[in-house]
Amino acid sequence: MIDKQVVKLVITGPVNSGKTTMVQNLSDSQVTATDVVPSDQVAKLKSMTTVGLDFGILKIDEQLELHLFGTPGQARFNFMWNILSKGAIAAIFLIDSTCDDSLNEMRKMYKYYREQVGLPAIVGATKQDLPGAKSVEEIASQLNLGEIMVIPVDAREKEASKMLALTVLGNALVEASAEDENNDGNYGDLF
Ligand SMILES: Nc1nc2c(ncn2[C@@H]2O[C@H](COP(=O)(O)OP(=O)(O)OP(=O)(O)O)[C@@H](O)[C@H]2O)c(=O)[nH]1
Ligand SMILES: [Mg+2]
Repeated sequence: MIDKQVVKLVITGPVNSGKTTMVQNLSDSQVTATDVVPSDQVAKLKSMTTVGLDFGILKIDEQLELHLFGTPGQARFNFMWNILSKGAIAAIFLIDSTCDDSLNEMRKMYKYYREQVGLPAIVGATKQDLPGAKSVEEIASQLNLGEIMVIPVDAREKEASKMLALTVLGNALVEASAEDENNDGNYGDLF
């Protein structure tokens, strides 16, 4: 019998991009959320915001479970991004396609993330169905994140969200095996 594998994924990105919605819709069972009524300018955008984490579990099959950790979006909680990323295999960044602030915040967040965390990542562009949404191509060129894929996704839809999760997981495994091939079997300074 093959042991069950648990893989940790982080879902991050700016305020109101759909992180909590995605964790809730992806999860098979009861989720943990830490949303409160916002006390600052976020109140103009939405009635609840995450201050701790979102947690949920998505069972892919008998062998594989994805444990999903959603982060807060506000930059003042950036210490949580490091904590929640420990032991994760990859990160999904969500961005609100209708909002310029989301794009600007995402640039800053990604820079911080690359320097501090550095996991394989993918960008999911939400709210493509709403008026004023930037196209995925526009978002990709404005973010200028090099190799990182930008994919349209509706965080309210389970199947689309699952595809995004499996894509970044696949990318992370390819990256890990490429690193393995570069391993020359030499233990260096260890012995
Ligand atoms: N129309 C539309 N709405 C979406 C889509 N994706 C997410 N939403 C909505 O956008 C809102 C996002 O809210 P949350 O899921 O709380 O966002 P969040 O990223 O967790 O926000 P913070 O915790 O405050 O950082 C919800 O009302 C979702 O229903 C989409 O593709 N289309
Ligand atoms: Mg949230």
